[in-house]
Amino acid sequence: MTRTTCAYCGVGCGLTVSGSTLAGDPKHPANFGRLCAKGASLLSTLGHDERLVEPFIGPETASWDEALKLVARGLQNAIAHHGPESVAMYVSGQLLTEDYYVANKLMKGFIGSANIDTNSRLCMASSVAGHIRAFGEDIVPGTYEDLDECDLAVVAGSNLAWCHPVLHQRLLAAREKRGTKIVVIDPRRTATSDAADLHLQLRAGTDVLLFNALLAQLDARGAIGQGWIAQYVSGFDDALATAQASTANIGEVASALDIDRAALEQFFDWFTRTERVVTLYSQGINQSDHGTDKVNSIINCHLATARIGQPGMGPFSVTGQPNAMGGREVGGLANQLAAHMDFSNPENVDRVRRFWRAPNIATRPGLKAVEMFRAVAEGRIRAIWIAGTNPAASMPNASLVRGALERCPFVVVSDCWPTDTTAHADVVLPAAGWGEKTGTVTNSERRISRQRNFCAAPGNAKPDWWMFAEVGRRMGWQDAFLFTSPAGIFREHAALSAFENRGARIFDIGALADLDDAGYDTLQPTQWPFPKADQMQSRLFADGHFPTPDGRARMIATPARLPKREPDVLRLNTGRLRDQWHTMTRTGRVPQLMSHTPEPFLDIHPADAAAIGLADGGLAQIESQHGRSILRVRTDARQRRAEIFAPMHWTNTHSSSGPIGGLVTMRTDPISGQPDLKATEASVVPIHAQWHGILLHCASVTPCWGDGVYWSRVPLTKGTIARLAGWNSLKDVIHSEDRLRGFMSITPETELVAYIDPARSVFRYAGVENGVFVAALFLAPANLELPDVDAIASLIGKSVDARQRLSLLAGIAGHGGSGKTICACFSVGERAVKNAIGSGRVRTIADIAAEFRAGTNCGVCIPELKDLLHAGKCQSPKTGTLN
Ligand SMILES: Nc1nc2c(c(=O)[nH]1)N[C@H]1C(S)=C(S)[C@@H](COP(=O)(O)OP(=O)(O)OC[C@H]3O[C@@H](n4cnc5c(=O)[nH]c(N)nc54)[C@H](O)[C@@H]3O)O[C@H]1N2
Ligand SMILES: Nc1nc2c(c(=O)[nH]1)N[C@H]1C(S)=C(S)[C@@H](COP(=O)(O)OP(=O)(O)OC[C@H]3O[C@@H](n4cnc5c(=O)[nH]c(N)nc54)[C@H](O)[C@@H]3O)O[C@H]1N2
Ligand code: SF4
Ligand SMILES: [Mo]
Repeated sequence: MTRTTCAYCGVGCGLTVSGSTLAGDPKHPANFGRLCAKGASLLSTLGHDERLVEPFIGPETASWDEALKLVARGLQNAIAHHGPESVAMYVSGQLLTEDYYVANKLMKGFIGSANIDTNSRLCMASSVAGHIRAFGEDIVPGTYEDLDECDLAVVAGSNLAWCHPVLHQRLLAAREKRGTKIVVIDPRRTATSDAADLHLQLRAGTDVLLFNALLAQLDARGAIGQGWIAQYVSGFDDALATAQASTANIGEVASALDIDRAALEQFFDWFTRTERVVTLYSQGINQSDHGTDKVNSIINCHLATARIGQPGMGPFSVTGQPNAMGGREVGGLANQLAAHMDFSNPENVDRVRRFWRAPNIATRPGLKAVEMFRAVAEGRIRAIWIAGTNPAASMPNASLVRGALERCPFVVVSDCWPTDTTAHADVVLPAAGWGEKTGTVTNSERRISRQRNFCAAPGNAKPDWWMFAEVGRRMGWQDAFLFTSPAGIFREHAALSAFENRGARIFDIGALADLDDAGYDTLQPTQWPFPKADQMQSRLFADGHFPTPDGRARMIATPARLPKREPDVLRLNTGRLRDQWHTMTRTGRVPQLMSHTPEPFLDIHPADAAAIGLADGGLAQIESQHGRSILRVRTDARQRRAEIFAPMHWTNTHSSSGPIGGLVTMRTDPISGQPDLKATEASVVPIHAQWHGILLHCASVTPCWGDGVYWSRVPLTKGTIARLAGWNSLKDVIHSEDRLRGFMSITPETELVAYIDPARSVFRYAGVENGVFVAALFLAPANLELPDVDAIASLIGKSVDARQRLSLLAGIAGHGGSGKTICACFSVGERAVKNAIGSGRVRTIADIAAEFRAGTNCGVCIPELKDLLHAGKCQSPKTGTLN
């Protein structure tokens, strides 16, 4: 059995793997055995034949030696002709700490430029900046136990139930145990708000006003920790005066937020009266053009009430990626240097220079992600190495990024899979991935856990640290990159954290600097700071001492800014789905994770949809200053008026026009450089498709449906389902039998069975090879006239007799299918649950659990199961904001 850590979110759940069994590690303090569906399905992401297994130079495979030499030469060339600032690296919170450490050392220490930034810029930069402003260092003060021990959990700009499911479960367990109240602050109704005691569905972008009003109310209601502030906090008067400036009238605040005044007062009451408050926050706070102010407006309320550093209280930035924290520890952001030292102090630079023996070390911050890709587009950066991230899909204005990579003279990409980014690379390096590589990650509560390998990397794939070290040596820095194992790298990283530290920096893991290889192999989950063997600290700031020059925490004045209201402009919010991970390079290959939401979509309030002429289930084109997408419309009263939502996940691997990054604004927060990924000005128009279609195939087919065709596809355990639509007449799309066969990905030898009803423009084709049903294409003028795809999918790849062929074409074949996966942990389809409800066999969540096990693992599907029960009872849905 191997103990390891999940590859996905920043909860950092421990797992055990033995043979083909994966389970939650009951001993890991992040999850105590719990897992969500993404973690539980990790083994199905291994062993795919589409993995990158050899280095590529252009379209040709190459040996590692050739590829690494070329990378070293490419970087050296740029440095020789255009200086070190013409080189950049763009890395990822999904690399292991050891990978990250070597990349940062190579770039900042030896290439001598700080142009290394990470996708954490899109994710955590505002929290990092907010922490540094408030505490003097990038510190998350709390620990997960605080979630078990709080009496009020404020969940701001976070869809915890979907994005950090195991933490959400800890909150729900706390509510069971001690009656913890949960308040959700989100402009959308989400699975998280459905499970809350109070939902403040504020206008997007108004959080600072809300927390300023809270601060002013805490003062007015006598909840300020005067003694504590006098001793440990600076900036209170300014912060309060700024907060009071626009919040004197609660009625006006409520109307600016566009929420119920009673709900707002309820929130103020609970916060005022409750000692143990944790405020959890993530991208609805960070990803904003004033994200750092949002973060500090939250921290202000905790500092003002001394609700920090004690059990069950504190501001809690939940990190997204599995190693967002590890990357911050090594200094992976362009404005950090290493080990929580930055460039603001020449002593830091000198210290790291001596430690690394790096005379050429960078002495000033480098370019942050958005500026970095702009510099690539403008030719100021001539060579870039991208590792463990897919910026051609995930960056704002992704088409600019693609153009920039096309134009850049030298692009290196290391990834496990072909992606939209590897498509633009001069050199592609095959990376070993989760399960195959070994090292450490740090989760949201500063806990370092081992990721351990338990299988071999496919082909010639190699760990990232090895690639960076090999290139460092080939560039002439033999001694600095002599690493032979992650353990050695980790020791050096730990030693740097302790080097001349003497308590100046809280990030100190000196106790691990002498860990031998065996100790590294058996390292137990460990929280930092950990300077000496007996000095591990779980919760910080209990003593009121902060790592600022005067030892005091700082409250920051955060003037409220309200978003502009412009008629006819919709505000596009983007984010995550329950079962998908980012650009779907892994989750998009797992059928049970794809089936919950098979298509990219746009959520829009029914009244806005009606005004624009959009129909539920139809297609819409959404457009911004940067680009456009075509998405399936879901009219949904859970959206606010004039605010629309689209998932960030789809790329051109899974859909023709679902990628949303091409639209998203490049506006950034001036302090953190984090892009405003939740607020793009956009407009929407209906798309009138002339026909709709479904293609089923027994293999993984590559789309070749040409222009004018909308498609999105989902993998089956064996095969593909694609949903299609087109705006040119069908005759133009399928003008010959050859074209039809091409469209269906079948050969001239495949037997083609057809059913055509010209009067209704209904066309149905099935491809049969040696009696086996290999492909089907159904076309009709309207989506509703297409057959039930689940039912037919159950026959794909199977032998079909003459009767079945007929019923196939009649669209009534198959065994009914299971409907969309509602519980991904136990692969329970919606249809089975609906049938059981309809028959009266199940009436409660407990009944469903007993019959199907659905909802008994991660619990993420419980709100949807409740909706089904509710619909079954035919009651009108609950309304209002107080649940
Ligand atoms: N299933 C799944 N889980 C994941 C990931 C994934 O891809 N899939 N990714 C991981 C990563 S890297 C990250 S960073 C986290 C992100 O985790 P979250 O931050 O929870 O996820 P998002 O969906 O990006 O955004 C959260 C919420 O912010 C809300 N929001 C938008 N604008 C505002 C606003 O102005 N104010 C407020 N208060 N809220 C607003 C959105 O409506 C959305 O519901 O998830 C991690 N976990
Ligand atoms: N519109 C919009 N855009 C967003 C966001 C949003 O909310 N809205 N959220 C932003 C946030 S918070 C984040 S974190 C980013 C995420 O955006 P990305 O980082 O671009 O997304 P991923 O799909 O996780 O990309 C990770 C890549 O690394 C590869 N990989 C996995 N393991 C390894 C490894 O060990 N080594 C190497 N070399 N490669 C590996 C995967 O195959 C994948 O291609 O997206 C950001 N972009
Ligand atoms: S909550 Fe889910 S995705 Fe996050 S670490 Fe745990 S198992 Fe992995
Ligand atoms: Mo993230």
